[in-house]
Amino acid sequence: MSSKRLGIKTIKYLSALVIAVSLVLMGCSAGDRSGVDTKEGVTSIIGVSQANMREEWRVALINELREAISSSLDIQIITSDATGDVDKQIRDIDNLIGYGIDLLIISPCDEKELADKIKEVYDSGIPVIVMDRAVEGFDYTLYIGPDNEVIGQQAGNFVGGLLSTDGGRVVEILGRPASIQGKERLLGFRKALDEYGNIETSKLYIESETKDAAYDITMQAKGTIAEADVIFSYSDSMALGVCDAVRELGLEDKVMVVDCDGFKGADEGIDLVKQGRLKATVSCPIGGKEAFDYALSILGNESGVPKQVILRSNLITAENLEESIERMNRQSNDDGRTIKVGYSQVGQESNWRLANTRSIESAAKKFNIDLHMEIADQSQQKQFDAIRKFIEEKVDVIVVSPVVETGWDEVLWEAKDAGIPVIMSDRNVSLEDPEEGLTTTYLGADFMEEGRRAMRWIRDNVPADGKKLKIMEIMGNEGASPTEERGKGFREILSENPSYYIAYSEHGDFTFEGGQKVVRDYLENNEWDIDIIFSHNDDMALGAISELKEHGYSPDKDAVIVSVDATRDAFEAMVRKELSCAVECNPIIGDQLMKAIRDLCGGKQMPFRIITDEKIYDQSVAEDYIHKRGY
Ligand code: GZL
Repeated sequence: MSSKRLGIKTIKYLSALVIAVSLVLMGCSAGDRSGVDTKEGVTSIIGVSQANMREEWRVALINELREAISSSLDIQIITSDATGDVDKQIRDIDNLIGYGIDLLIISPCDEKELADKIKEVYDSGIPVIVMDRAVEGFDYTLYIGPDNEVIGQQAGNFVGGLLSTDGGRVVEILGRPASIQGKERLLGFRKALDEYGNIETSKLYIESETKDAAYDITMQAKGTIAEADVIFSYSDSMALGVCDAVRELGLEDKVMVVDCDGFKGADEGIDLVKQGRLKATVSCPIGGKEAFDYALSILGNESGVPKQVILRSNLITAENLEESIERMNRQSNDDGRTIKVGYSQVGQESNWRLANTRSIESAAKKFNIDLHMEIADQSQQKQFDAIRKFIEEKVDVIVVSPVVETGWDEVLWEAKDAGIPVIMSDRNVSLEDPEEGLTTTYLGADFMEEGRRAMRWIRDNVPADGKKLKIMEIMGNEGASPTEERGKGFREILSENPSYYIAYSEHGDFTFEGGQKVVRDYLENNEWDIDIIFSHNDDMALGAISELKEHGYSPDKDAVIVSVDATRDAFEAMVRKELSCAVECNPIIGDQLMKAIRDLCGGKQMPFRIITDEKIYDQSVAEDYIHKRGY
């Protein structure tokens, strides 16, 4: 199998050349601070490009950042207001760079229109924190924002619960077209509502997602509104217009209004719930404090900065209003005491796992965590036993890296009943009712994206030359989230590339021997006619390589081999020209995990998900990186 592969190094070099040329042409050179009257002692400047300062949420973000920075004498922020204009936001970014900023925080007017500009700044070496609206791909340092589909689901579950007994009518107020976050919230709202029968929904469209437009449409649709039980709008500003109209129509005692945003300003979500005009609001977390904390870590070149932090949203009603306000204002008061943690680890099945365990053990010492780790040798029953043991020992926090996705509800209810929070580390679970708060947060990789990266690399580096190339897939253990999601992500890109197809797919359980067995079994029944091997982890890929050599075949020549994990053994195999490509899955999550545990015990609300930062490597860069690999 001959292939004229470009490799990652070549692609990187070409893109850096384009950036360098375009920056010179645009006269956008490295920053010059002469134009900024920096405070005495300022060592770093953070540029903040805000989409607009019209929406309360965005003003709140700037205020949170300013408040967070006020205690740091060596950091200065420069803010810009794009007034909702994409071209102006691009100019704002160039101006901020011109001031010599060390890090950019941006909340994009339009995540599609700004994606190239964000990538350009990121590729130029200036760290970029994207907030609120995630751009496609991963060409930024860190994304912090809400999960808008979950926000909609929380609202939908609440409305469904309100009407579940007698059924009812729900009116949605929505923009035409709806904003990106509006679309995601509506998707989640409808998904949740679909779980309930006997609820009729109708839609009222408005040209702009504003208070006045929502007021007008509600007044005009008096007949529909009078027949409704609930009106749903996905932002505070629209909800205020709806509430004003409902009051005007004298229907406040008949129609309930539910919305999203839950901001803290006058006549916004929290206030409208307090006034009794909103039945419920689902908060859209702002993340300014988190952005500042991570900005300090990034400027300090600290390891373990994640790729995405998906902030937690909360349902707020009159019943839980005081508690909600207290939680929103709570500062983390970590008193530094020793925290007792029970950790149920999957096993010792791979080098990745061993590196993961080492990372957790060393971080526990650094963060004053009394760690009790139980290794389950890939047995779910052993994990159940360990969790029950931790409950008996009354640990402060339980952490689980689950061997498979399902079957956890019962034991997690036992932990919840015992008042012990559970964090999912490395892998996640699929629960019968995710709303029950049985887990606190998920810290790990985006396995779907790892699978997509593997197939994108194949598409870009293994030309089919008019043939249909056969793929052998060596999968991890059945039911494990990395197995399921890497397979899904791979197939998502595969479906767009008909010159490749999966001809053979078997489980190797993430072990070296498992990889050997898959290849051995194939060769017992077939001549070797596979063009590409996609292995869900390095250990199985290395087992496959060993078996191919045993049978006289040349790895990378008789089959291109793509793996996930990117452990040191994988780099050595790439240097030997046996492994072709390794998609990184970072096991070094100990520091992030222990920081999350200390925040949790300090009273801070945990994000829904913390997604680790990962890259992709192939033979063209293996020599450059191998000495930097910590695992
Ligand atoms: C991924 C992790 C997987 C690794 C394997 O986060 O759970 O399990 O990819 C490991 O090497 O066995």
